[in-house]
Amino acid sequence: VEASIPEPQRDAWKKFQAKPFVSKDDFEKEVVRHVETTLARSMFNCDETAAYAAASLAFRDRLITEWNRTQQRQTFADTKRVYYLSLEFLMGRALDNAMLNVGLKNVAKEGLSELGFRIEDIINQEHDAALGNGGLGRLAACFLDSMASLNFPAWGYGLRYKYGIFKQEIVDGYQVEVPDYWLDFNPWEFPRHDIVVDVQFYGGVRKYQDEDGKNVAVWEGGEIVKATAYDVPIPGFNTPTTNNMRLWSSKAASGEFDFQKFNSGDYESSVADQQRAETISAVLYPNDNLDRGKELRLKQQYFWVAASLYDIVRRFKKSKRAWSEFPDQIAIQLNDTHPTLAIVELQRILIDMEGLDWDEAWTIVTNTFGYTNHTVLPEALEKWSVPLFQNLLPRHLQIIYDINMFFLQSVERKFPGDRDMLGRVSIIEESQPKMVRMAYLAIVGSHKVNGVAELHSDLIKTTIFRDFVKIFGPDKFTNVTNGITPRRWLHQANPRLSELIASKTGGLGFLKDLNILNELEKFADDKEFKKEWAEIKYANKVRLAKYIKSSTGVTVNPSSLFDIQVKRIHEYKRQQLNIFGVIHRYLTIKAMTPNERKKLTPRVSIFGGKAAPGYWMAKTIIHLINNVGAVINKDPDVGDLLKVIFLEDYNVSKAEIITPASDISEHISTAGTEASGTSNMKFVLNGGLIIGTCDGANIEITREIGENNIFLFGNLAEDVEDLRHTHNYGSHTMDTDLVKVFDLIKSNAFGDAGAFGALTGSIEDHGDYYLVSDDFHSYIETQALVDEAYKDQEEWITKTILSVARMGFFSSDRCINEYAEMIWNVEPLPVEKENGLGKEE
Ligand code: TH1
Repeated sequence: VEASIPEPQRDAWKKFQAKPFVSKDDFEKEVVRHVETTLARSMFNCDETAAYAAASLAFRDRLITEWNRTQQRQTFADTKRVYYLSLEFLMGRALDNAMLNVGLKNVAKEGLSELGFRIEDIINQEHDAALGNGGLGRLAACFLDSMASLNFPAWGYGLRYKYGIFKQEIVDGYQVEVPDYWLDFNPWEFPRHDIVVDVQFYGGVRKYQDEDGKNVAVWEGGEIVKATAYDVPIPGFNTPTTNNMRLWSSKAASGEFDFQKFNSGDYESSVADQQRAETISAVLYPNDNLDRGKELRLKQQYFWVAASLYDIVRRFKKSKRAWSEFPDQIAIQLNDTHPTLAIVELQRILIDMEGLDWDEAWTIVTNTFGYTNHTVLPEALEKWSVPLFQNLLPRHLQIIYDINMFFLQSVERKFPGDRDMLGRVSIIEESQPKMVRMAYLAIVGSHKVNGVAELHSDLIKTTIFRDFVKIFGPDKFTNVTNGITPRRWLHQANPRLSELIASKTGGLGFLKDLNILNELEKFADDKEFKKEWAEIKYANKVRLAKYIKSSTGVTVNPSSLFDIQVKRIHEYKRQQLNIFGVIHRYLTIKAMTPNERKKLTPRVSIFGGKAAPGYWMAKTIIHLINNVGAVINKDPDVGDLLKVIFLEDYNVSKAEIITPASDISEHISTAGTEASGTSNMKFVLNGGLIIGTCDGANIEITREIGENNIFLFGNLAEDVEDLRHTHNYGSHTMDTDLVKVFDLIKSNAFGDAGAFGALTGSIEDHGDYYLVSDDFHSYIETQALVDEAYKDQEEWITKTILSVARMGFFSSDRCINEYAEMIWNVEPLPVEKENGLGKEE
């Protein structure tokens, strides 16, 4: 149906088109209008929640106006678009980001102040959008920010979970999970009740030959679930481009409930149908780097992929182009293997629905997709059981078998008679039951595969995917080192530092060209500059100390060295190494005379992060950290020399307070296990140093900032396998200092040692898979170097300035440009005017 307004009437539309506010008065007018009409309140009834709502609605109106224009411009230009498929988008708060990206935070600040509110209090009303677990989800959010800021025509597609990652509470030292119901009031989404897609599950496949003798497959029966689109505007920084994140929400096909069943008296089962459908988008799986193979997860994946592809294909069909042009118009990036079904779904659409030949369709498919791998951990590599697949997606399983058959035939041609190779690379694992290996399917169905840091991209080529490098050649595999958006992770989280940098580099231009930070090198020894730099760090530490006091009751001295490890709790990330190091420090302090203690560098060890609810060992680590803190923090022998803090419910908005306050942060994964890490980049960009292993992006950070500015320790990735072998088949001798730490734990110094038996046992008795004992000595020695270095504050500050100056490479803008050039082959769509960089200074 043609829905556009006829030419003669368009003048009226243009005359009355929405005009985004720019002045303080207009902003206030909008806020008051929203309070009085949208919220039906008044100035006698306007608390901070209402002021947050009204301010957000004012900005939302502004964003959506630009969103509309951007979408029109992109449709009109009809150039290639990117679709970023991610099951996680860890967005955090939107208001502060929107205000900064459109360059109106000061306008809003003054406007709110005139209306009787402090902008910080208003910003703090917002509930985080926490539709992700950790690094993978936050990377997707940084990429959306960069794609909009660089004017790429790009959409994110995801699921609109009713419950995001759970809220973590610490009760008696234990993690307790509380549901995160975040949609109570969410001004940032637009329900599109007119954009609804039917998604089919179960049923069977009927095959026959049509009149022309062509084989036809019909997937029929089963059940239908409806996907409704919810759009979230993504504003670019200092550009009118406002992209879209489309999230799908599930509903039963029959609407509220099945009236047929209802009328026939089957009320309960009609409600059950509805609830079963809504369950699909109900909750984010809370596992980071772990695949549990649950049917509901596969349902989520297909639901989201089917709706997204239907939407993408429908948009393409409007252009009336030939199918062969599909990959010239569309690039789809798979964020890990979670959306791999998209490959199969597009092939199904092309051959079953659109009648293309297999080969013609498969060329289109492989030229459309790119696959990013984010982990080598075996427990995180997705595999789905064939029987489960057969039941839920019978037609897709057939297509996967066909993809595999053609693939294995090509392998056979290239490596005749190599049966072992065929077994190793088959998309179907011949186990009991058989399993579909999703990473292999993703590789076979994409034209490029990338890792997320150099070491990681090398590792996947030489370990988990080495056969595929032989089969497809090395050019199919590439690296795009991760990055972070400097808008949120510098300008928003650390406004004073951003302001200081702007004052020395000629404005806010560095936020769009992060290599401009290089200009700071010349201030590395500038007395006045260093003083301001140090003052800002101190103020950020004071802010965190206040937060620690209010959330834990513990007083910490902001002059102490702040040592921070915040990330998901996982054995491979080795928070246990950190807390054992803390206990070792405690033993050292206790053994000292008061005079010796005076020479020590006072330290605050800060931890934060969630454990997956079913991950017992990770929960044990949290328990140990809390119990150790309870003992040390009240020991009068220790006082300010050591404090141990566990911050509850680590999330994006808390990261914005924590990151700028660090002196040293810990990125200490067993070498070869952390694909990249991204918080390492955030900490250095905010003037903190790093203690870390030679793993993930730490290696490239070292290359960029110089090895004098980082504290590296521990065994190298290349030696890990041999070490593990000696643990299991040679003699495993424990580090003697670590034995003392374990003895203290076993003496019940931190509560009943039984609670920690599995943790110490995994190291002493069960092979120490993560090399905690092997790296302990090196870790302790390196921490001593940190203590020494911190005593020379002048030198320390110089190191941090030089490091920040050299961090330009880690902007997610650089990553997006690399993806665009090497993988997507897309170009930005130029915009007429930028809204005036730095005009707020
Ligand atoms: C993380 C990686 O662990 C981390 O090193 C990397 O910086 C980040 O992705 C972004 O590239 C991953 N998160 C997940 C989450 C799931 C499955 C695999 C990974 S890898 C659910």
